[in-house]
Amino acid sequence: MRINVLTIFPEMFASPLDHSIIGRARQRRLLEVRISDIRDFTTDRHRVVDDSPYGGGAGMVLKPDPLVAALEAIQAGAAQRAPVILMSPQGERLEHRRLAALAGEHEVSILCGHYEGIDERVVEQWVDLEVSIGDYVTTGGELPAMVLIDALARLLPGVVGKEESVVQDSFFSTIFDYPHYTRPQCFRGHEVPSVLLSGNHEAIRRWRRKQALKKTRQQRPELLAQAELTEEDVKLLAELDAEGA
Ligand code: 4GX
Repeated sequence: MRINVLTIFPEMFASPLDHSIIGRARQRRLLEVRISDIRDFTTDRHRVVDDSPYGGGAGMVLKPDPLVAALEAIQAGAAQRAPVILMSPQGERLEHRRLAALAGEHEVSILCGHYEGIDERVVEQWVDLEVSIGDYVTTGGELPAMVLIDALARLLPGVVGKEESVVQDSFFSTIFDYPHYTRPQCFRGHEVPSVLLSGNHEAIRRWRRKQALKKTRQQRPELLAQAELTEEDVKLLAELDAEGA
C-alpha cells in the first residue's frame, strides 16, 4: 500500500515511521510512505502556506492553492485517484471498521491540517473523508496522521507476524485481551496468578477468558453489550457477579 502525506512539517514523520514494525514493513516494501512538503508547492518568494480568515476572527487558515497543487502532483500519472483523507477534529471518529476498509486501498493521501484548519473549498472539492483520532485537540494533523498510518499498516498482509496476528484477532471481536505476566514470578511482593503456573491449559484458557470479560465490563460495558457471548461467557460473568467483581 502507498500512503501519501501532505504536511507543512515533513521532518516530523522521520523517526516514528522508521522503527519497529512500521520501519520493517517499509523496508520490505509492504508499505510505502511518501511525504510531500506543502511549502514546496507555493509560488511566492516567501513560500507562504497560510493566511488570515475571510470574515475575520482569530488564527490562520491553510491556503488552498499550495494544497491542491500538492494533491495534483501526487495524482499526476496515477492510474486512479487515491482517496484523500483530512485529519480533523471534525471528522468521523477512527475505528477498526474504517481501518479495515482503508487497508483494502492501493493508495491513500492524508492531509495534515494546522491552525484553524484548511480552506473549506478544499474540503468540499478534494477531500473524500475526514477522520478524527478522538474528541480532543492536537496541535496539528501530523500526530493524528501517524496514528492512522500505524494502525492501518498493521492490518496490511504480512506486516504483523503470525503469532501477533492471533492477538490482533482478539481486538477484532469486541472483548479486550486478557492480562499478561512474565518473569519474575514474584515482583516486589506481587505474585503471578497461580493458575498460570499450574500447567492446566484448560484452566488457564478459562481464567484468561474470565479476566478478559471482567476487564471489558469494568472499562467498556457497552462493548460487552454488543459482543456475541458464548454460554461459557455467561457462566463466567455470573461467577464474577457472585465474587462481587
Ligand atoms: N484528530 N487536530 C488538525 C487543524 C485542523 C482543524 C480543522 C483541519 C480542520 C485532530 C484530531 C486534531 C487539531 C488536527 C486541529 N485541520 N486531527 N488541526 N483530534 O485535533 O485528527
